[in-house]
Amino acid sequence: MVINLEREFIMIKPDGVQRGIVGQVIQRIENVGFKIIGLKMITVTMQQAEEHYAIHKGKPFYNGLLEYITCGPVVAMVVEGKDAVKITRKIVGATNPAEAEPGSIRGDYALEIGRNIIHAGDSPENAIVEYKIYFDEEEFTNYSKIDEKWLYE
Ligand code: D4T
Repeated sequence: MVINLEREFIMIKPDGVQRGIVGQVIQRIENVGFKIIGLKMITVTMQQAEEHYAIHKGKPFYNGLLEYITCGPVVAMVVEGKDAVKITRKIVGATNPAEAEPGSIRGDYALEIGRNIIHAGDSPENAIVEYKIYFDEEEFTNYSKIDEKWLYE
């Protein structure tokens, strides 16, 4: 069994927490078989938000985005699994919920791009850059899941 494991950074944004769907969102991530290796509730600081969304600095939605992501607690997590980034992005759906497929998290739970429930890193490299903003590597747990031999061939 040779598994090309990837790590993905996921954040349930303040609207996801306020709307009481943390459990449902995490359930969808767990359902496909990903292993949660880091999980915590935090309030994003302005400094973390600026670092996370540096690429969007200067865009019309930037200030609103920072205000939104820092306005209340979020749930940050790191998951591990085969093709974790590609598969998580499919589970999450298009950035704009109006374009997200039914069955995806944004397609099922959100209406607007500025309140789109969840963030997920868009490449394995960016996922690492992003989780380092919110986690120390020592916070990750190292364990085997009992279903691994049934998830991977
Ligand atoms: P996040 O980062 O939330 O997972 O979103 P994506 O990776 O799917 O999309 P993104 O980086 O293009 O956008 C980041 C964040 O900005 C908000 N946004 C984006 C917005 O409010 N208005 C906009 O026009 C765009 C493009 C939504 C997600």
